[in-house]
Amino acid sequence: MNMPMRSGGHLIVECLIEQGVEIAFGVPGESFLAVLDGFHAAGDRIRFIVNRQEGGAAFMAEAHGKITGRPGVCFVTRGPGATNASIGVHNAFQDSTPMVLFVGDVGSDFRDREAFQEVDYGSFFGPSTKGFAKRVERIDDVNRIPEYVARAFATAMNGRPGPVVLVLPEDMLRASTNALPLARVEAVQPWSDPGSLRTLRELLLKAQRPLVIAGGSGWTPQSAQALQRFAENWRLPVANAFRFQDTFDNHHPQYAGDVGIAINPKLANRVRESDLIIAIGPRLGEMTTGGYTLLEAPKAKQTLVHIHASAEELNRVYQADLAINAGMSAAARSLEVLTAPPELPWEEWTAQANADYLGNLVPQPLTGMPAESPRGAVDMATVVALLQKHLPDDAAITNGAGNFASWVHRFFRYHGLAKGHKTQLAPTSGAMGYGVPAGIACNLTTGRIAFTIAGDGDFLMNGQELATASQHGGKSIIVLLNNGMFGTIRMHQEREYPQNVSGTALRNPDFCALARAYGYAAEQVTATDQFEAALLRALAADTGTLIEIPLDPEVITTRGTLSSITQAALAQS
Ligand SMILES: Cc1ncc(C[n+]2csc(CCOP(=O)(O)OP(=O)(O)O)c2C)c(N)n1
Repeated sequence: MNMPMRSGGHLIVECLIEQGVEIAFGVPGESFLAVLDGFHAAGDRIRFIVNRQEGGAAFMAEAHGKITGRPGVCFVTRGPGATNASIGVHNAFQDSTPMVLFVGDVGSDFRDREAFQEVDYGSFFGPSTKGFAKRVERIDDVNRIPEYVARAFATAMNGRPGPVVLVLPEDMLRASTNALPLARVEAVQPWSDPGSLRTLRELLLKAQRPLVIAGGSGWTPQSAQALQRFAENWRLPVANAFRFQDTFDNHHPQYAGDVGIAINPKLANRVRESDLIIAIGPRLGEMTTGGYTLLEAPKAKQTLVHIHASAEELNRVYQADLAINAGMSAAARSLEVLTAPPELPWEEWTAQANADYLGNLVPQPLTGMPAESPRGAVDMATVVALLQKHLPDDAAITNGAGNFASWVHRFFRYHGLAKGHKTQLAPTSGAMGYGVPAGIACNLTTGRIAFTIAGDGDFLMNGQELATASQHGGKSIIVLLNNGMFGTIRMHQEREYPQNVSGTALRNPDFCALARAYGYAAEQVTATDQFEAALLRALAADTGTLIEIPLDPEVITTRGTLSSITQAALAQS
């Protein structure tokens, strides 16, 4: 059968549809008009979400990759577009999220002259320069588009998932071809070998104080359920890795808390005291290991079992006592059938781990706050309790970077993936500006309620994406904690240079007016008892809503005040 000729741009879109892509994000450029025309021709088989800044677009694609486990797709133009999008690529890399960034490039006839907006993407993103994309490739032959797209999807998902950059020269996109898309690719699941599982069982039988740290990408509801059955069979305490707080259900009686920034000190001790750490999925990065101290790099004092989908990740930072190369589905299915003896010596240890977690959920007065207002005019611990009460179980909680996030991280009990949904969208990379686009992407993609917590600094990094939400019928509920400063940096500044405020104060716009201008509803909450009604209004609204909470700058962490940090620093200097 003779296939009709079509442009490379149209073929790219057909390849995406074949891969199951239903939604793509991006900001247009004249460099990929043929792809835009492909979206036009595809009609409602695929949606192209027009963003307002490539950083927002790339974050949306990354969030989509986190939610679905398949590559989120983003289209940007050459130099300015690709460099703007780089924050999302870096995020996908650090978070091990599958993603494909398509970059419209200069025509091949102008290449290497530093033509208008020309960038060498291999050097900028690529693994050859220790960059932050798993693979960077340019498609020079229109007939090979299917091969490159399929490889990009496979690379993005296999092993440790991550971002792939595909560069599309303008003339290649305009050229004609009768090539056909290749079939949808699935992630390859490496299986743990039976010998390793026997060894793991022996290590468990020798242990007194085991602890599972679950996290990383590649989990599905089914594999999370299998993980839960493994934990239940062996009565193991399970902690979640930094920014993977939804891997193991926080409501489970064996949940031990999250191993991340501002870790519960009792959990930190538990990690140190454990004699067997079974890390299932996380790459054991700086935040999950307390700056490589809870587990000392390169050889932890605890016996370490590390299970990861990428062989390259195993024994890269930590020399594991037992390294198992397995995908999460494969690993969890083997673990759940590992038979446990009837008696286990650590039942009390597990119960105490959960008791420590529950104890840390009880808010304390902040050191240094007045007795009549122990956590400020708007008590954020109460706000989080109200979120817990009113948000549906499948709501996604999203955030970028800043101290504001610590309120949900500490007090919100994430529903685990075993219940069917990814409920945390947050950047392991610590990128500000992630929460707003991630929330909108989640709502656009799944229709679920997305709740975003943002700081005044964080919000303005991608606030323009509210326009994207309004245009495409997406919505989110944003709680913006406005403390008039880049609070996290100010906190560090007070520790290092007490009372020398420099570069951290912010003079802010009228956030409610700004949100309304974008088509969101907006209101201010200035006292704790106003929040519940505001949240209920937001949940019932047809549009997204921004709730601004002016936050006392003193309320700098979930535990202490800014001035108590200053006083401690002055006392030391
Ligand atoms: C893109 C990006 N730029 C800069 C930083 C460094 N940084 C981390 S937190 C922070 C301040 C966050 O301020 P805000 O959003 O107001 O939250 P707060 O800490 O005051 O709660 C900054 C500048 C970062 N993590 N990401």
